[in-house]
Amino acid sequence: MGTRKSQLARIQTDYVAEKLKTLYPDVHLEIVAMSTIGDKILDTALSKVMYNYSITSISLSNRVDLVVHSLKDLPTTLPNGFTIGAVLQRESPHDAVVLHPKNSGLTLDTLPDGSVIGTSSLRRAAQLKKRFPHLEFKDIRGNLNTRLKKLDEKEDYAAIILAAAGLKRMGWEARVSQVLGPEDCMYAVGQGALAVEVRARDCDILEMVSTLHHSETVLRCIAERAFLRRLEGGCSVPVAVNTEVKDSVLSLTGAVYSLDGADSLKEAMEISVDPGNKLESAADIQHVGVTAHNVPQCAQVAAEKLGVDLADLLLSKGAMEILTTARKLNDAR
Ligand code: DPM
Repeated sequence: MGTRKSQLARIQTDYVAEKLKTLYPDVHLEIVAMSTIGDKILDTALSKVMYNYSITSISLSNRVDLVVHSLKDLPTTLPNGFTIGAVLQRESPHDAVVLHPKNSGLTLDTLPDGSVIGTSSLRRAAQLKKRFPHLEFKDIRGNLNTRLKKLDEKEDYAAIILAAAGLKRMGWEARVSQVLGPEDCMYAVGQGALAVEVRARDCDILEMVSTLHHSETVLRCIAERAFLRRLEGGCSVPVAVNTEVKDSVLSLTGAVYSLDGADSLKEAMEISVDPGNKLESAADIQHVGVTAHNVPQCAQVAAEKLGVDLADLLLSKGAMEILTTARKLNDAR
């Protein structure tokens, strides 16, 4: 297993390694640190760079067979030869507010006018600017440790916004003062889920990690990723989702935003993911990069269709104009 240097990467890799060791006590598992160059880039969540980097580590060295990622950092189209062999049960997918200690007890609503909120996520900034017009938003970079330090040790930010899942994995749940529900801030595609990336042709390894798949998370994330792929969105566009599975019905709410949140489009759709008693062949098919033989194919097909259909609905209402403008303005920043 390859890992990167950041504490979150280590924690996530160790977590998956422990699960695999328990399931396969006879398999020799080793964690190797992938070269440390590029960490700065990696930790600013430029997933393209992060991704290419890990792929290179897998394929060139042949020393690494598995890499654990936050699913939300993986592009919706993987290079040939690679696949997501496991999507683990999702933690909370929501975003959370971490306050500067001096603001203890306050909320986004009650923070004073002009308070500066740190986030580099266009998605978070767009939604929160609209919802909390009295606040200001400023980029904050670096890995989670760096960000928390920047928050606490300076007076630059009144609060920062981070994924609840990352905070929980780091053991920093006590710093969460507010978890943002969908009415305040919908989450990013794949947020809160861990993914294990492997070579698509390594059948034994694929089979081994496939036991880590969590069916409901797989279906939700296939729908979310199909939605994002259809919108041609990368990891850094203001696109947000909310999914749910209830009584074998998968529902997806998806939205796109202008950078200031003033323009937005939001729609919802649902589809049955009940496998019924259809006979299935073990088709060797990836859905938005995910290989999951042990999750009903027809449910995966339905989930992918849901994402595509919802994206098409938004596109028919002008989503591409909103995203193109957002992308241009962001590139010019
Ligand atoms: C992506 C984004 C961010 C990360 C964009 C977004 C946040 C960047 C920022 C695609 N990747 O969410 O709209 O806040 O400036 C990242 C985090 C995790 C995975 C940290 C975080 C941990 C949570 C998880 C960075 N990638 O979002 O607070 O595993 O889902």
